[in-house]
Amino acid sequence: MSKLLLPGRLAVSALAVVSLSACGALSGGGDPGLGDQARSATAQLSSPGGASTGVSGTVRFTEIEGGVYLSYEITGLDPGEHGFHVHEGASCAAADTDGDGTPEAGGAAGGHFDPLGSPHGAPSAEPDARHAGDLGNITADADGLAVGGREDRVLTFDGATGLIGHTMMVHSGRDDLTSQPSGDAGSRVGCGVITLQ
Ligand SMILES: [Cu+2]
Repeated sequence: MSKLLLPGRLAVSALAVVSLSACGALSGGGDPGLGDQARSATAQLSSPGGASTGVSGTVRFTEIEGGVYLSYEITGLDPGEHGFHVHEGASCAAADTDGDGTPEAGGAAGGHFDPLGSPHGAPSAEPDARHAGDLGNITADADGLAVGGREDRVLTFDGATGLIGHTMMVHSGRDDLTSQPSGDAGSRVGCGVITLQ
């Protein structure tokens, strides 16, 4: 009997997720209310607006107790390490952020997602010593493929550090985890808006 009821329950649950996602996009923050369901969100990465980098891939976030688990599969990168951050903005479009009259690729994504007013740091740092969006580096192999996964204990789905509606960004170079305000990680080569699934 309960198996027969399941499809209906899933359909209702899917509708709830869709409407919640719309709310979150309008309010700019996560909304509580999904109870114990483990939610997930994804960002589909591609060249940021104003660039043609050949980078593409997917970053997936799954809600876990006390944080999120993130996994990624990204192609088209130069071999080596690449800065990996959640940025504040809700768009990957080009925008003139330094006021020089020339739009920067992915400039609309803004700076690192930093709802707690912290300095830039390593993902292993305490919340007051890293941006919520500081996810360190990912490493691409000789074919330009970066695949992996890890937990993060600062980012969340709800509240001030809620990641929904912000942008996932991959950079051309390595994040040195110390330079302010963004780790000297180079240009923006892959970007996607983080969307609740
Ligand atoms: Cu970044």
